[in-house]
Amino acid sequence: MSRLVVISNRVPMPEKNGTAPAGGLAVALQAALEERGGVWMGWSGKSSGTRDPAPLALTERGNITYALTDLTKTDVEEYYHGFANRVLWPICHYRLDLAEYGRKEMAGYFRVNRFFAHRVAPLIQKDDILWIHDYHLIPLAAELRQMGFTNKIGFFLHIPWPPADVLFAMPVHEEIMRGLTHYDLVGFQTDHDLENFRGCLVREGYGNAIGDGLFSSHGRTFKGGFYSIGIETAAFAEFAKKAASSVLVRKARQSMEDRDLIIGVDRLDYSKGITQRIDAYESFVSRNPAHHGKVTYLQITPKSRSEVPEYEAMQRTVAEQAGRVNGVLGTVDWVPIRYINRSIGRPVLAGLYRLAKVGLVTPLRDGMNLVAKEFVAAQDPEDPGVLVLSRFAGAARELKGALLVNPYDIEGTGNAIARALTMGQEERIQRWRGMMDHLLVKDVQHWCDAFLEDLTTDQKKKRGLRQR
Ligand code: ADQ
Repeated sequence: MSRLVVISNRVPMPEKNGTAPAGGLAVALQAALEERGGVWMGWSGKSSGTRDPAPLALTERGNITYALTDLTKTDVEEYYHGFANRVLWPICHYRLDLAEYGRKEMAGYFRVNRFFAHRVAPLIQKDDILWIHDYHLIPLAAELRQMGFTNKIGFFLHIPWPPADVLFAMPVHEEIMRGLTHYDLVGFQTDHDLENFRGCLVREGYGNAIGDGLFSSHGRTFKGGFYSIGIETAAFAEFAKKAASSVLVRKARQSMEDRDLIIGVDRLDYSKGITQRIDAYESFVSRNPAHHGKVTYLQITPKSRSEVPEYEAMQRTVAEQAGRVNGVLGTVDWVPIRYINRSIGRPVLAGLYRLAKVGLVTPLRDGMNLVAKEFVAAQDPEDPGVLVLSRFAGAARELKGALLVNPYDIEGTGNAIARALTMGQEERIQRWRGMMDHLLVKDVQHWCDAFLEDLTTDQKKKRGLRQR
């Protein structure tokens, strides 16, 4: 079996004893690396002012080498905060209005990708399989090919892929499209993303769809597929069951005083639809006096990317909005919204999911959304809560037992909250069972195995891809 070389912007480092850090992706990729042996390379998160960053920091854990590189301050500004998070992230989330395209940032993005290629090159062996992750590193395969590497290289995009009319508004879209054609397999989260990619490729003549999931471009043939990422479903369910009786979760339950709990858990990001969600909750409370004093909406939102101006502004907006709703609708003995602006340990998070009657996952656009899957996995099978899910999350393609909403429809989402809170036990169990059965099969291990199998299987032997 060939070795695996994983390259991603950041690397979740394992504990000293080799245990993978929390999070399904880290666990699944580490398991794949342990099985095959190999390398996980990425940015250390550190930046220096010098032009020549320190040599790669190598850490050996069993048969895996973790390789971290520093970047310069300019690199971080242009590649990471600049092109990746201020151009590709908004464009891929259909937010043309927020993309701030600049030639300097674009040049920095391609420069850092070339730098990554040169850094990882000495660690790559002849038969290694390479798996590159996410929008930060799209041009990496092209750089490696230019250096003469003929290894199998796969790419997985964790965020959505937009339709042609959105992508083509980005001045540098041609280079980005061409970058993807240098992979052997390009994987997306959903069939919709794959369809959008096909549209982009064919419409501008960057390549052709030649059937069976194969594309041709400038003499190369590559595969495209969709591989919906999952979580460690069985382990998370077990975790939530235990966590529900932990001291912290019991205290949280007491502090709710038998009120129904509605929970939202998201990084602070405009794509997650948090302000629209608070509006929807306000609409629900205003129109349903019978629920006054009987419900608590807990929104847990750690800060992210504070260096990007939109994110900083959002911190203020959401805090003010939650304060305003509490001021208008709250009473001396009832606070309608509890807003927490920090990370929470996974055991407590799992216990809170289980405690909640409703999970509100209403992004305006999301590649997949693992919170939706974690919420389902954490439920009590005898008395499960209801998932209210945006139709614009990748997870909506799979979780058919959720109440699907359009997050831009504030009243409609408010109505779904009311419906979820009053849904009978039989219907809740029926909806939950279907989703849980699906998630137990399509877990993160399944995602990882499916991608690697398609990447390593010879195209001639296997025309066409299964739908994963
Ligand atoms: P993200 O945008 O980060 O990931 P998501 O899929 O929701 O979004 O994953 C977030 C993770 O962070 C979840 O595991 C969640 O439990 C955790 N988390 C969120 N808030 C937390 C808090 N306050 N405390 C502790 N943990 C918290 C990107 C894409 C997604 C895609 C994933 C994986 O944007 O669409 O699902 O990658 O491919």
